Amino acid sequence: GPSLKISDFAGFRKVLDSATKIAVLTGAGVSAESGIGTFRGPAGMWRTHNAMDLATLKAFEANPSLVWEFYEWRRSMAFNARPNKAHLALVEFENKCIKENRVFTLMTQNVDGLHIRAGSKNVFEIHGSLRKVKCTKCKLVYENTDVPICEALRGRGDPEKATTSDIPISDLPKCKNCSGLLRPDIVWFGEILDDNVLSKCVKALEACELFLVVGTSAIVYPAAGFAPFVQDRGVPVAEFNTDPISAVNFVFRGPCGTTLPEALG
Ligand code: BJW
Ligand code: ZN
Repeated sequence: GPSLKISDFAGFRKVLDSATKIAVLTGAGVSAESGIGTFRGPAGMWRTHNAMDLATLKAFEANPSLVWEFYEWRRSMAFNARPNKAHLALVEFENKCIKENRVFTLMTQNVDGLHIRAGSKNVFEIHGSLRKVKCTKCKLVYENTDVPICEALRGRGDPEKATTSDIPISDLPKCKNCSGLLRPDIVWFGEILDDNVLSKCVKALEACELFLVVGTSAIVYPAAGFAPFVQDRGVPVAEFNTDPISAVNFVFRGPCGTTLPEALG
């Protein structure tokens, strides 16, 4: 039953090898070994702010300079990071699935783009991407990976430097189409996930025969509801986490850069 709390490797492999549709949810833990801090760990602070307090529309509207400085830092971190063994294990496993005519779907809460850069193909970035911007005026979404994203933000993302955040809106990143103020194309707290993306995820959750949950604290909805939804269908769930919490069928405790290659290889 779904109460086994130790890693039952043979049991897991039996399910893995026979599953024709596999879905995976990843979170910040999958990028931890690439040097990108998780949200709810000790590194979840930026200057004097809790990083999560900056990830809201309210914070952006109150001080777009402050929030853009935070994202200037997030972007340079993400773009300079490299995919790690966990990202690569998921790519290798997806390629194996493609060869064997099995369906593999990766849903990530991460905005760092590392799954795509690693080579994952069927991947949904459900919380958006640091690699994209969205116009607050005309709503155009497009890719922009410039660092700095604009001259005024050059060197302004330093988490140690508690400078005043007073860059005027006219000097912050502007839309290439209408010159409106840009924002990161990230799903902030209180904002809804893309309908089209979410319904594709739900389809994968409804069809999968095995669900892997990797490196997420699974407290942010709707992603936090994915594993319970799959378990309610009686489908096995495996958790990969340094600090596993959920009562699922299979648990791989440890850094996923080690456990994923072992489990999927
Ligand atoms: C390792 C490891 C290693 C470390 N190997 N493991 C229902 C109930 C209650 C509340 C709500 C609800 N529905 C909606 C809400 C509100 C809210 C919410 O869920 N709040 C909760 C906190 C309670 N949700 C929303 O607002 C969502 N919107 C929504 O539902 O819209 C509808 C709506 C609108 C209006 C009102 C009501 C509903 C949107 C959520 C978007 C979240 N976006 C963020 C911000 C990104 C900003 C940015 O990046 O700049 O996305 S929040 C932040 O958390 C980020 C992450 O994707 C997300 C998840 O975090 P994650 O990935 O799990 O990271 P951590 O740090 O928490 O965990 C890391 C884990 O890794 C740990 O477990 C470690 O142990 C582990 N680990 N090293 C393996 N090497
Ligand atoms: Zn625009």
